[in-house]
Amino acid sequence: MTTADDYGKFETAWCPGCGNAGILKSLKKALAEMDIPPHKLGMVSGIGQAAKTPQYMNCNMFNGLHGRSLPAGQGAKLANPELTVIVESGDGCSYGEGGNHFLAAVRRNVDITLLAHDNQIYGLTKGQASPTTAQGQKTKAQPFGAPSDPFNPVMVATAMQAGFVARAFSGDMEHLTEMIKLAVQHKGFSMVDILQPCVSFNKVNTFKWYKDRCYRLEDHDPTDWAAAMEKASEFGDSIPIGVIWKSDKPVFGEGNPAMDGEPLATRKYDKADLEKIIQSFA
Ligand SMILES: Cc1ncc(C[n+]2csc(CCOP(=O)(O)OP(=O)(O)O)c2C)c(N)n1
Ligand code: SF4
Repeated sequence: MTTADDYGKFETAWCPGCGNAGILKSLKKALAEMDIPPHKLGMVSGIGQAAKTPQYMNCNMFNGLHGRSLPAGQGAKLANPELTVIVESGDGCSYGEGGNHFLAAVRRNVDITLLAHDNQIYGLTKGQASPTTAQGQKTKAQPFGAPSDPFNPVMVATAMQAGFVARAFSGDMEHLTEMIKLAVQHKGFSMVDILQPCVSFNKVNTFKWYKDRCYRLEDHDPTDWAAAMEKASEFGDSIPIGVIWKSDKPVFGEGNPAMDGEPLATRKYDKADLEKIIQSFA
C-alpha cells in the first residue's frame, strides 16, 4: 500500500504561497490513492519552476532541456511500458519552447500524462509573458502589455481530438487530485492544464482571480466533441474546470509490429558490446 509519505518530504525552493505547492501535494495524494509506488513512476521535466517538481519526490526521474520533456517521456514509456510516466512542465516549457513537441505528443498518443503548471508567466526567469499570458497584460519585460494573442492549450488539444484533456486549479486540490488520477488512468496521451498562481511575478492571475472564475463542470459529456470545443474555448469571466474532452483512440505502440517483443528496459544485452559502443564515443 503506497502512501503520500513514500514520495518523501523535501524543502522546496518555491516562494511561500506559490501555486506549485498545491500541485505537488495533490500529485502525491493521487499517486498514493492509485497505489503507484515510487519505483513504478518515471517523472520527466525540462526547465522552470514547475519542472523542479520531480526533484521534490522520491522516484525515477529525468530532467532535460527546456521544452524537451515530452519526447523524453514518450521514449521512457516506449522503452519501459511498465512505468507510469508523468511529464511535469510549465506553460512556457510545454506550449512555448516545447510547443511543437506538444502538438506531436497529442498526435502520437503515447500513454503518458502531461501536467502543465499554467501560471500564465515565465516564473523562473522572473516574469516575462508566456504563451498563455493574456494579450495586453503588463509584465516586467512587456511594460506596454504582451503583444500576442494567448494560446489556449485546452482548446488546441481538444481541436486535435487528443486522448484526454482536462483543466484544473491548484487552489482546488480535491478536484485537482481527481483530475490527476483520471489523467494517469487514461490509456493514451493525457494532459491536465493546471491553473497555478505565481504570487511573485503574475499580479493579475492571482488565487482570487482564478477562484472568482473557476467553476467545476457538471452535466458535461466529455465525449461530445462540439460540447467539448465550446467548454474549451471558455476562458475569461468564467473558466470551466474538469474533464473537457476524452477519446479512446488507438494508443501508439500497441499493435505496432516494431514494438513487438521484449521491451528495451528488460531486454538482455551483452556488456562487452555496450563497452565497445561507449568506447567509440571516448
Ligand atoms: C531553450 C531555452 N530557452 C530559454 C531558456 C530560459 N528559460 C529558463 S526557464 C524559462 C521560463 C520558464 O517558464 P515556464 O516554463 O512557464 O515555467 P515556470 O518557471 O513558470 O514554472 C526560460 C525562458 C532556456 N533555459 N532554454
Ligand atoms: S516565482 Fe512564481 S512560480 Fe516561481 S516559485 Fe515563485 S511564485 Fe512560484
